[in-house]
Amino acid sequence: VSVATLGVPRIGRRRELKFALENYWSGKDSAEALLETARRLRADNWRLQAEKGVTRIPSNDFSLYDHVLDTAVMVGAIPQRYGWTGGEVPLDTYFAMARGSEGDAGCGHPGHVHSTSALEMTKWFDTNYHYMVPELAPDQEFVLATTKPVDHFLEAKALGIHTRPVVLGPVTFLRLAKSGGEEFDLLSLLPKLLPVYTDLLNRLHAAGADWVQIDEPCLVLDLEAGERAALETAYNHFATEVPALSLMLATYFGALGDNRDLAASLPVSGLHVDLARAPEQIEAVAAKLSSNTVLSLGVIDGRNVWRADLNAILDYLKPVVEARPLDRIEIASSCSLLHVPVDLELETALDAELKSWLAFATQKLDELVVLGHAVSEGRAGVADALQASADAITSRRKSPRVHDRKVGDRLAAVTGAMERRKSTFAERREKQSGKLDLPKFPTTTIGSFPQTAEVRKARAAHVRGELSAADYEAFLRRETETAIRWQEEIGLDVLVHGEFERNDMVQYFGEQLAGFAFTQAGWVQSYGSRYVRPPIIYGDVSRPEPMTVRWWQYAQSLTDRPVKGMLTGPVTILNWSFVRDDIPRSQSCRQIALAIRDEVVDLEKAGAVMIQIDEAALREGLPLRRADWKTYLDWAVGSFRLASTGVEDATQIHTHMCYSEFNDIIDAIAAMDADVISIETSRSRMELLDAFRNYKYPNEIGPGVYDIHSPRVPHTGEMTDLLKLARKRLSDSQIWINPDCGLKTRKWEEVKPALVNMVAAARELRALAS
Ligand code: THG
Ligand code: ZN
Repeated sequence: VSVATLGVPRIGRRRELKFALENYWSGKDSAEALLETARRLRADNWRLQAEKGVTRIPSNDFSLYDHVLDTAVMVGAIPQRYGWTGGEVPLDTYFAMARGSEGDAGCGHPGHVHSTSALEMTKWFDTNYHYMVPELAPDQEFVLATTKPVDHFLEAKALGIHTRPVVLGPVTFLRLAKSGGEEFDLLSLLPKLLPVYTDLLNRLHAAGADWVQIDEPCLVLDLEAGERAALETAYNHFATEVPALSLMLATYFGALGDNRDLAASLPVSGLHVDLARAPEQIEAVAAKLSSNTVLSLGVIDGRNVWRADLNAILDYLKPVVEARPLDRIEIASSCSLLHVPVDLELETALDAELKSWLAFATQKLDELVVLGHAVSEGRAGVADALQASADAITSRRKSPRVHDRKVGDRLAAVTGAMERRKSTFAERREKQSGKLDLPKFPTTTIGSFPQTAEVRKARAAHVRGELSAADYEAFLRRETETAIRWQEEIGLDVLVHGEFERNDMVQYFGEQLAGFAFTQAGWVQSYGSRYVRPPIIYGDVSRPEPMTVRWWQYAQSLTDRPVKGMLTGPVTILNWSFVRDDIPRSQSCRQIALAIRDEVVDLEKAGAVMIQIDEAALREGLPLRRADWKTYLDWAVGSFRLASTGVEDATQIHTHMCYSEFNDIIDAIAAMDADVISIETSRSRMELLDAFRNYKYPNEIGPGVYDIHSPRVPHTGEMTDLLKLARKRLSDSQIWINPDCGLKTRKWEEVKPALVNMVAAARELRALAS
């Protein structure tokens, strides 16, 4: 039996990679210093896995920024704008693709900066990791531009560690890529891409690799006939061209489903399946797979932080393991451990009981090794470890911290009426406009204002105990008051308090809800050098006391204009947290929804006339398989409604959504029945509004009129032009005017002129429309 991880976190126990990258980018440290840190992180990971007893240790799972970007660079898919003409790929070309560059060379006009935009970034399957989208052209040529997989294999070999290189498979690579210009069939590039992969595989073999892990997670998606054929072409090609190398074809993030027979029939030496996400597929896959092929059993969950029930896993594996030669079995994590924090031992504030329920990447290595031992030599030799696992599972199952009777009772008592507003939108609108007295095309912002260095410093000082609660509070009040005064001064119609008291929009609420735990060092890579510490939902969720009312009240006390109450929605809180594995996600989501509902009702009681409940991550939570969308959208939208409908007709419910591609989910958006939705549309020139127009979406909409992801200050005219485009698609009475998203990542120097111009655009529009 072999034991494999498929990949481990690359950020370092103490986020060493982040700091090394940032020091290099800022010019503080040399490239050599960065590369040295990277080498050390790789060596540490290899040594740790070897010491623990992992026998299939991955190499090339490391990346300075992103493994999909690495693959694009490796095959020479470097768009023209980065100026690469062959040969070695400079480090700064790689980072320009990742982050864009601000070169000012050549032009001669001072202040005229020629910048090169980065590749687009998007979510890696249904994880919270983001990859750089390769850009390919119809006449794309590929060459083996870098040999990173070979280099890293040799680097490990020099340390005396034999590794299994990981490469992203060619079909998934093409499926994740996009056209750099006109649309074309990306799969048409496969014949040109395969020789480059063959070249790479041959070099790996020559360097001494016997196995290569080739990742084709696209096998858990809905595939078209062309994509299935491409998989056959690719793996037949490798079987013929590189026959001596054993390929472990890795699939993860879901069931093979209707791709099972295809996956099992490809001419590879091993097949890895995700049995954490899709345990039910084990028998069908085992039955299909030739007994000569290694079956890699992905039983340790690479997507979550819970300690595994090792005894239950062994029972579950028994029939399959007994029917297969031991040297054709691999015990593995379900996917790369990239998606979980590095080491639970770094947590000094979590109590012992909760800690005993958890396993981060380092602890999962131990679990894998124990399972491997039990499968090959029987359970007796690892009896203590198995007992410890059983004890942890029992303690968690029985813990009163996990199960709150009151929460269950409340959920059971939810009625259909609790998921509906009292009246239709048309009736609500009457009452709301009577109460609100807003101008045509009202202006507002999404909620957050710049989290300046000063704000972050004050928070850090407060967390360290160097700034008293009273002084911190006074500081936040001053920031809030300044923001309110300024919004009044420039003439915004609906104000926000600015969210200076909040760290992360999910963390802030999680910290105040029962059932959530937080880590000190549980960082997970989100993209590049940016990491998040997702909260851990471990128990039934409830809201012990109001969370935001005090801040809203203070802000509203400063002004006569309406200040929106600001909340994060249940679906977003759920999707950006580690979830329970003992109840369905939908159930946790409804519990969170009830907690948010309590807050909504309290805000209304305190006098709020508008309450915004952001669902930034509702769309990104869509399941990988189309067939599963409806179930998800039903409970996700139901949760939003449960959270938002406890108010009177005259109270206006707002929501905000990011990454707004709505064509395929417009029914669900309409079903949310928010009175006002603000969305990201500026970069698509309002084309995203077509979905709303075609649907005859009745409620009000704030199509973002400027892109907050860029530091550029938009001119009034640009925004007026965008609004004119919006007017072609929506009726005037529907339109709100706001930026694309929250402003917390921007500087005040950018925000101030931009919002002044936005208010001017609103005035121009009112003049035009009257
Ligand atoms: N909150 C949470 N999850 C998220 C987002 C969020 N997932 C998706 C998306 N937004 C990811 N985007 C980011 C943007 C910025 C950062 C991380 C993810 C970031 N992180 C800081 C860093 O790495 O330096 C650390 C922030 C901190 O101190 O907590 O800048 O908004 N939950
Ligand atoms: Zn947004």
